[in-house]
Order: sequence, then C-alpha cells, then structure tokens
Amino acid sequence: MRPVLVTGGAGFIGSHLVDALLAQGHRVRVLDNLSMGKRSNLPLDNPLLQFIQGDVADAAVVAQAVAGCVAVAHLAAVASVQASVDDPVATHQSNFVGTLNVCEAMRLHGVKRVLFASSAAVYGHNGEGMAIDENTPKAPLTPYAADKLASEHYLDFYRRQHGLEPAIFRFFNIFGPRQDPSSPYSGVISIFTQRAQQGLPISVFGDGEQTRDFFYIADLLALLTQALTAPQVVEGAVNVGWNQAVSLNQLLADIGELCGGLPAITYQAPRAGDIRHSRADNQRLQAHYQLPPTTSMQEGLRHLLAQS
Ligand code: NAD
Ligand code: UD2
Repeated sequence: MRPVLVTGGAGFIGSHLVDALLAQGHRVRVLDNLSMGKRSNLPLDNPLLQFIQGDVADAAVVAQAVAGCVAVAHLAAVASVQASVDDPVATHQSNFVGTLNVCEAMRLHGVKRVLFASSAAVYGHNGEGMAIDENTPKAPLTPYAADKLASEHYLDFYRRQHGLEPAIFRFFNIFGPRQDPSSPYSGVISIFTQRAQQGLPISVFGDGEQTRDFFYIADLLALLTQALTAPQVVEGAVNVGWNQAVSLNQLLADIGELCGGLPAITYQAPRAGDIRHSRADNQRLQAHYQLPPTTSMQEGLRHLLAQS
C-alpha cells in the first residue's frame, strides 16, 4: 500500500488529518520541519506512520518524500498572516517555493492527486461583510495571501500541463484542539480560549467588530478525506466555511459564557493587512462534497475547552 504524504503533518490541521487517514487504514508519511508542528501531535509508534523532519523549501527532501506516494496533502506553510508581513522573504520559501517543489516532485514521480490548503486571505478586503464566492476578484493584501494565490495558479498550471489533480480548498478560519496558542500570531480562538482558561488578559486588535467564518476541525476532516479519495477532483478552488460571520466580540461573549467569565480585555490598534470581514459563500462546497452536520461555533468551543 502506497502512503499518503501529508506536508505540515505535525501541525494543527495536518496532525488531525494524519489521525483520520490512519484510522481509515492508510499508510501515511509526514514531512514537517517542526517550526510550528510538534512530534507529540503524531502517533509515532504507529507502524503505518513514517515521519521525515525536513523543509518543503528543500527540493531534494521533497522529492524524497513524494517518491512512492499515492497522493499528497500539501498543508505545510507558515500559517500566520502577520509573520508574512514581518518576513516576506522567509515565509515565501515555505508558502510558495514549497508548493512549487511539491508540484515538481509529483511530476517527476508520477503522483497525481494533491490537496492544497489555500486561504480566504486570497480575496483581501470584504468591507461589506457579504458572503464571498470563489469568483470574487482576488486582492491579496499580504505576502501570505499572494503566496497562496500564486500556489493555486501553479497547481493549475501543473494540472493543465502535467495532469496533476489538485483539490484546492480556501479555508476560512479553522479551529479546534492542537491549534498552538503559543505565538501572538496563532489562531485567535486558540489564544482567547487559553487565556480565558488561565485568567490572563486578552488583547483585541481593532474594535472587535471584525468577523470571521469559523469552521471546526472535525468537519474539515470529512472534506479532506473525501477529496483525497474521490474518483475525480473538483476543478478550481472551493471555499471552506459555513457562511456564518461571527465577530470577535461575540466570540468573547461565548467563551465568557462557557468559562464562567472573562479576564480583562484591551482593545488595541488593528493589525496591518488585517481583513475586516471574512465570510464564505459555500455553494460550491455543498454542490461537490458531502458536508457533515455543522458543528456550531459554540459546540466546537465546548469540545475545545473540554480537551485543553
Ligand atoms: P500549523 O502551523 O499548525 O501547521 C503548519 C505546519 O507546517 C506546521 O507543523 C509547521 O511546522 C509546518 N511547516 C511550516 N513551514 C514548513 C516548511 N518550510 N517545511 C516543512 N514544514 C513546514 O497551521 P495550520 O493551521 O494547521 O495550517 C495548515 C495549513 O492550512 C497551512 O497551509 C495554512 O496556511 C492553511 N490555512 C489554515 C487556516 C486556519 O484557519 N488554521 C486557514 C487558512 C489556511
Ligand atoms: C487565519 C489564518 C490564516 C488564514 C486566514 C484565512 C491562523 C493563525 N491564521 O488568519 O492562515 O489563512 O485565517 O481566513 O490560523 N486577533 C486579536 N487578538 C489576538 C489574535 C488575533 O484580536 O490575540 C484578531 C486578528 O487581528 C484578526 C482576528 O483576530 O482580526 C483573526 O485572527 P487570526 O490570526 O486567528 O486569523 P486570520 O483571519 O488573520
């Protein structure tokens, strides 16, 4: 049985995907440089799992990791938008060159199916807070968003030219257990829930009325595993969100209710490149994938708080 390669498999989304694939009986190979991911996220004693510590920016390492695989889930990236603003050169290596290396290695080794973790960030500003569909003009505001959009275009080139089968997902805001809260640029739910549980002050960047479309990790896994094994891939990118906009102030109120109160909250200047609203039109997702029943944000928060 040929393994599925999961780049970024020691991270938040990747390690959950690894668990799901192993549970389905797949062999899994992980390539991760452990810049954010952790060995402890992986069941390293499982004989079906092989772990390679290495960088997707290193073409030789990627070629070695891709060789012999049946499919690739390319999730490795510096997921922090702010990190890309602070250091565009370094993040470009992971977020764009890494994708190109994966495409080239797949072409060389004749591997076709690749799942790619793109982002709602490719759309840029959404001042009105309307649901955005996949045809909305793209206006990447940050190096992170530009690298994701460029990666999509390269995957499409390799599809047309070399027969790759890319399943491109534009994730909105995914949350759940194992999302690492330790950096100030970690996912907002991981930071807010950890600080609320520890009674530490919370910083809100902006007025807290910015909105996000939060999607629980377990629901995402149902989609990713379908995309890896479906007879055909969906052509073009697919939004992953519930078409529900939740403000940070609402999120804090929900966390406060579940935790029996909130620590001190300070409102600070908005972050550079921060998107005001983000909300997915998910008609393409509904048309092409069997969607699991929605895990509401409150329900997802309850699971997350119970496991931390
Ligand atoms: P994460 O930081 O937990 O996972 C990313 C993993 O990639 C980490 O394990 C990290 O060590 C690894 N990595 C980073 N650079 C690497 C490199 N150069 N070589 C090898 N490994 C490298 O983040 P996540 O939230 O699990 O994100 C997974 C993917 O989904 C990323 O591509 C991210 O951009 C994308 N995404 C995430 C969200 C979200 O809400 N979490 C939204 C949109 C897109
Ligand atoms: C997330 C993903 C990014 C991406 C995008 C797509 C992470 C870390 N980032 O970016 O990869 O593809 O979604 O939609 O998963 N905030 C605070 N206080 C804090 C932390 C954050 O106010 O302590 C604000 C932040 O300024 C932003 C909002 O919370 O307005 C969400 O921030 P985020 O970093 O969780 O996610 P986002 O949407 O920038």
